[in-house]
Amino acid sequence: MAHFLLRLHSGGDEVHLAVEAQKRAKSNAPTIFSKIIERKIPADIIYEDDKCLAFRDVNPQAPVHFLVIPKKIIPGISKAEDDDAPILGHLLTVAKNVAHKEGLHEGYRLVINDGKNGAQSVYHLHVHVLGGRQMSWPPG
Ligand code: TR5
Repeated sequence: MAHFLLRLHSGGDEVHLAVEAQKRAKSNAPTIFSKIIERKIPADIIYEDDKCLAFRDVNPQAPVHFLVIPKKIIPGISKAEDDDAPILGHLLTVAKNVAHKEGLHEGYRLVINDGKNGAQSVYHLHVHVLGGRQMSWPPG
């Protein structure tokens, strides 16, 4: 875990992280985000309800950077079922409401990375909310 956090802070190797994460996902081991939901690992939680949790990203890429995750284990957006539509909508609604509470009145960006090519590093669906600075396009 300490090794994983250290790697995140070293930056620049998100593809390597994504490949390693994909291997871990195949083992079906609980992810770090399951441990945050169960309060086995601390996180800076800024919103919670019966269906989801929002907490600050440990390696922020913008002045405001938080993640919104479902309590239901969905490994990624590509693994969501059509029946998950209500929770997917809820995640976006919470992202919008918490962004407002965080003072992101000039706009912000929502990101969902999926799989190796999307550079997903944690296989528990999460919506990134990034704001507090000017974004550019295209993303890397
Ligand atoms: O690359 P994807 O889209 O999968 O994003 C995963 C995000 O989870 C990254 O932005 C990481 O910085 C973030 N992350 C990883 C850990 C972590 C976290 N955010 C909050 N708290 C965390 N803990 C305690 N441990 C992590 N390994």
